[in-house]
Amino acid sequence: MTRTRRLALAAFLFAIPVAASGCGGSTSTGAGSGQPAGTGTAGSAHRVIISGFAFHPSTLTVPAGTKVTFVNQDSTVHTATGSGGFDSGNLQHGQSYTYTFTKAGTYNYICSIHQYMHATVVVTGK
Ligand SMILES: [Cu+2]
Repeated sequence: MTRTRRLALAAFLFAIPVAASGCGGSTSTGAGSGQPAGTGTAGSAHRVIISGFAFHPSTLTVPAGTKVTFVNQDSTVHTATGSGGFDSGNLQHGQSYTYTFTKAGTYNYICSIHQYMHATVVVTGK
């Protein structure tokens, strides 16, 4: 009795990483470094690093429902400013801003201080 229950639990635990890698879709198109690969699951953490007066990666593709955190690693103040409430405001060095992309679409954004800094978040359907 207890043995079969334990086996069932073990099978369940083993099934988790398989399912996670199976439906995740490792579409991290990040040409930049430091982007963890294969974490394309909705709700998981994604990062855009602001450094050298640029957003890295310049195009980030995530499934709908994903939280994206923008981290300013420059000593200069930057923003990540899009539309529809997607606006970090001023980010000092080391500060970050997290926005949840709930709808599919292409989100272009800029740094409102240095408007030549622009990048894109592509949100795919679930
Ligand atoms: Cu800036």
